[in-house]
Amino acid sequence: MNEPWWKRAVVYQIYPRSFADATKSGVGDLAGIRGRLDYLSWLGVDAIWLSPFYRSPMADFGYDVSDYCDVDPLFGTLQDFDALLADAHAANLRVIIDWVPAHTSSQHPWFLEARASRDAPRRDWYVWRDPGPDGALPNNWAAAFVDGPAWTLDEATGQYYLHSFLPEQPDLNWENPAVRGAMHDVLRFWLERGVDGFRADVVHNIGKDPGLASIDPEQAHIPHCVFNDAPITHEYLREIRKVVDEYDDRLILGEVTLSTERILPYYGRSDELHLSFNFPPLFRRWAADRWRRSIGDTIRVLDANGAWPTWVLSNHDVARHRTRYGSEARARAAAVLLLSLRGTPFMYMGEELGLEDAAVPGSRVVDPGGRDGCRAPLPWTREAPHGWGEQPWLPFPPEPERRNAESLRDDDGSILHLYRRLLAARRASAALQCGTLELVDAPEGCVAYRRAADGDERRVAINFSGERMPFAGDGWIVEVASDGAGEGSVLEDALAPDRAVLLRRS
Ligand code: TEU
Repeated sequence: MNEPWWKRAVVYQIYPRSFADATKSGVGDLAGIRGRLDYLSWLGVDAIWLSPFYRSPMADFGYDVSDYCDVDPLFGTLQDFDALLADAHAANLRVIIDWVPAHTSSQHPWFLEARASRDAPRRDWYVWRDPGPDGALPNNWAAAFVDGPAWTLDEATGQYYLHSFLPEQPDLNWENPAVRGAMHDVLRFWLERGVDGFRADVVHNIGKDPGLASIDPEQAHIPHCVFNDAPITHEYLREIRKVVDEYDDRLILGEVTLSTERILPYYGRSDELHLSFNFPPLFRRWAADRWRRSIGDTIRVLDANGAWPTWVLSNHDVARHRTRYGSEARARAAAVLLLSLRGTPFMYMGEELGLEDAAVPGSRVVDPGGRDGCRAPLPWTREAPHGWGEQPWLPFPPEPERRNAESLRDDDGSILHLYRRLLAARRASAALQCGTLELVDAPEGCVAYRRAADGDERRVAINFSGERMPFAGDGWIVEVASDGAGEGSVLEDALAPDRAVLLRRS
């Protein structure tokens, strides 16, 4: 198969604060990740994506970067990063890192310089506007994660600056070629170190409507970044892609939080993003009709137009799908779905343990965006504190004494072993990795599809309903079942509630 690695890969997202704590400080670190690479190899993923580990005041837990080319001391040092990268490569794991191009921290030296005076040399690296009459805001854009405008008045210089997220995250002005050059240099810094690619944070937010026009007032309470879709961004992306293409075989994956239709242009003519997240399916309920439509739309809108799809059910910004879907049976069936679709699947650390969101009491809430639950630390061992320092930065997910990597690894029937079997099955099958996907007839409440490539064929059937459904076995053999039942045998003519099966011919 001559496809690039990122089409064949399954990517595992690591939120460094919450993955593994080598220093026992209560916050995860790079050495912790390095110490768990054997677990990831055993599991069978192909690549890891690390959420930010750069120097940061942590107003947004690392998505507010104050130095793009250094590791925050909380997570270790650049040497720790190099050691992690070397070990990951030795274990055949690719490493994708987060790149946060749309905003910096308000403590970044660039912003400190820019805000010093109206004629500061770097003033124009950010987006400044005079107040309107009576101090009015420049437009009606809303910030994310805070209930308020995307503008904060800098009292000292009497102008507003734009921040699509927290006031501690001022938006960079990508119109300025010096900003573009500086952010390209950040890419080169990490490419030189040997990273395999980048996940570009809210990359559709780098370009702005030149007039910064107000939006429909009816929608103005919604964070502006979910509407931002300025044509100029595509020019910037072509420049970014050229930088990435200076190196062999590297990936640029964008976080574009727009509709499936509006994501397509971000792939350009194979000269912008290699991949983009496609978030609409992540917000679908656990229901056959929803998922049938999501799969159909993704294939029709993206794949049929040469844009390789991606699939993701959980990440560090939303409630875990185990929590959203409401049961382990569903989380297991969802694993069969995620790992058998056409496109690159992204797992979020801990989904292989069937983790639920932590219940975070008010006194321990730390994220202004309300996302603490899905960021709870991963329990590694049976015994408290489960491989962590005494008091991890967030409480554990429910039942850590039962639902931890050690206990589930000892149990062949666990969801962890299900993920491992699915990953092995995907790796061994051309049909699953890169084959076509065709939805096929299935009873109400079920979704079924056919994957095929080079004479290799698989079927997948998922019962989203709470009832046992008739389903013609037709001599297909169960390769992997979400409940582990009947693997290696011919499919019976029925599917149990919330059960999914991956089928092969012989
Ligand atoms: O997320 C972007 C993001 O969360 C928004 O697009 C969100 O969907 C929208 O604001 C709706 O409220 C990225 C990171 O994943 C996230 O962790 C960061 O906080 C954010 O960017 C800012 O860097």
